[in-house]
Amino acid sequence: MATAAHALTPLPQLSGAVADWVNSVRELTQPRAIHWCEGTDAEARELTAQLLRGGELKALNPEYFPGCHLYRSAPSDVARVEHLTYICTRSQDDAGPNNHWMDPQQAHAKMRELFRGCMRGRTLYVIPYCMGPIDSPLARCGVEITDSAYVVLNMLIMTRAGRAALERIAHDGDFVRGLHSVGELDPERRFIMHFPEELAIESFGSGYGGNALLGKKCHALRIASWQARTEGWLAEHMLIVGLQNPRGETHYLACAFPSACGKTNLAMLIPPDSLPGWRAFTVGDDIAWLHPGEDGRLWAINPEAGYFGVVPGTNPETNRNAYEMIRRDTLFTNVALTADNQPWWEGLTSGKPLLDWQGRPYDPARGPAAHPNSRFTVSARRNPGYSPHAEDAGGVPISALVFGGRRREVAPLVYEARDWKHGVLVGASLASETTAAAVGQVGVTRRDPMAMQPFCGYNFGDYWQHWLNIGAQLARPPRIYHVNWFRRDAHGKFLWPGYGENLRVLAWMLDRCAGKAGASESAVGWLPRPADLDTRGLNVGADALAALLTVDAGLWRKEVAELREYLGRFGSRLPAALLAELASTEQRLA
Ligand code: SAT
Ligand code: MN
Repeated sequence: MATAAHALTPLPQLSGAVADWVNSVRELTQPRAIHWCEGTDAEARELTAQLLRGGELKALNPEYFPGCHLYRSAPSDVARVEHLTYICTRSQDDAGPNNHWMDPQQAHAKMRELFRGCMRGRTLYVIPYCMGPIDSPLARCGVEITDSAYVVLNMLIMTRAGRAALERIAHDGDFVRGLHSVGELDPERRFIMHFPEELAIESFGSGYGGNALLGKKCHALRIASWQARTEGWLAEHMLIVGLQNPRGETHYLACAFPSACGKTNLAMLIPPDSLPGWRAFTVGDDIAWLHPGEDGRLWAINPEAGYFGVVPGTNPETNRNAYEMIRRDTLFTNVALTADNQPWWEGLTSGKPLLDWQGRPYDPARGPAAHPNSRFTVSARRNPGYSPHAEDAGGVPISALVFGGRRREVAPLVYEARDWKHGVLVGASLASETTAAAVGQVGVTRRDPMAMQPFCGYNFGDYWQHWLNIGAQLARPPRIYHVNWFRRDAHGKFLWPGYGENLRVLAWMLDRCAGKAGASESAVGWLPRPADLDTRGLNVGADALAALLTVDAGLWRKEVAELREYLGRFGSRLPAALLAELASTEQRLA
């Protein structure tokens, strides 16, 4: 029958496995209603209208911010909660010293009691989603069940959610099961549990970002890193950016930085006027899935479809594209408001806050007007610099991998690893000052290997071995770099201007990959001499540049001793090859 072929199968009938799981969750959580997400614009509009009626969302000034809304989270629910985040594997050693661990049966029992009846009077939303382009063999799917319509709105922007994803799940057969409830938003009854062996996530008690949008850190990093090890690829906390040089050639870099260290800005880099002819294209701003290709290169997709970016600091000077991008169809979380109902945040050069992020009259004595971890959620397609290859099913080829942290001292502006194995040590040695993206003290230096400390779903020892294995498989591996945009002088002033000027460092890397740029060898790797960087029009003094490109052997010996102690925690799981690289660096520093 011609017409029947066009009639859409009701979503609950597309996949028996998903329907069975939804039924079991319904019995446990007792919702008033069930809503299966189709993923249409009309559905997003209806959900938005419903949240506006309930007062959970506020419409922003439609003249300046059409289609934009403000959501205020509970004041005690504003960031990821790493201390309540667990990896639940049968063997504790598989989770490793880098994770909080709980026995899976104990964790399931604990969560079952929290979830029991928790959706009474609420709607249960079923969100089938695909991480990665829907037609990509590198993409993977999941289903999130949640009782938060705000989470649904975010997931509709951040992932390819709805019917097409469920069709793919019905076809593929497997999917990650993510169960989420805001519960009572009680920090005492809050847990984010991961069961990599079951491809399952259970999150209770938070409605915020990485705690609640389960496709993001929970699936695309913690569970995916486990899947990636089994299947022979890498799931990394990396932006992906394409740089087109004045000759018109585009090369891609994947760069790992901890949360709130400028990944979104680097992914959306605006070349400075003094470097004419360069263009930057964003593939992703937070997560990269990297696959060895048949050509011996590493190929990357961005599993996400939108950006959940830090708002404060965004202005036409720091990130013009982001500033333009978030003026339409954007969901703001925890920003301040002006008298004429525009969103406001620290770092804006105009306007002033009337109400702070909690909706109280703004009083500077109470701290910043916008929460330091306030966020925008916006479709990647709103980005004026969105790469025409961002949705390529096979991904983009990666020329260089970059690790970076926020360090006042020690780490120079940039250095190049001697080879892949040394690069794995460089990644493992990453350390960074903490930011507002996670609950806890801000500004203390902590070890954050590959910027994955909060996100690796298994033992770092096994993870580094997996990195070494992937490298051994690549005939044309990307070169590996370390950068630090955050070096300061004795007065605490940043030595490097950052933002668009970072292009000078990235351009040097790409020239190195092409065999065209010079460098001098240091104990920690290859550094550009000042003359190796393109400094035309750069406003950095010769002394500052020299300081930025110096390796202080004394500080480094201390750094490497700390690193040895840290790596020692991984005991027999620590790859011997990594220890050999460490010993080699120690010898060079001696
Ligand atoms: O809250 S998120 O985990 O999504 C943001 C971040 O920490 O990078
Ligand atoms: Mn991140």
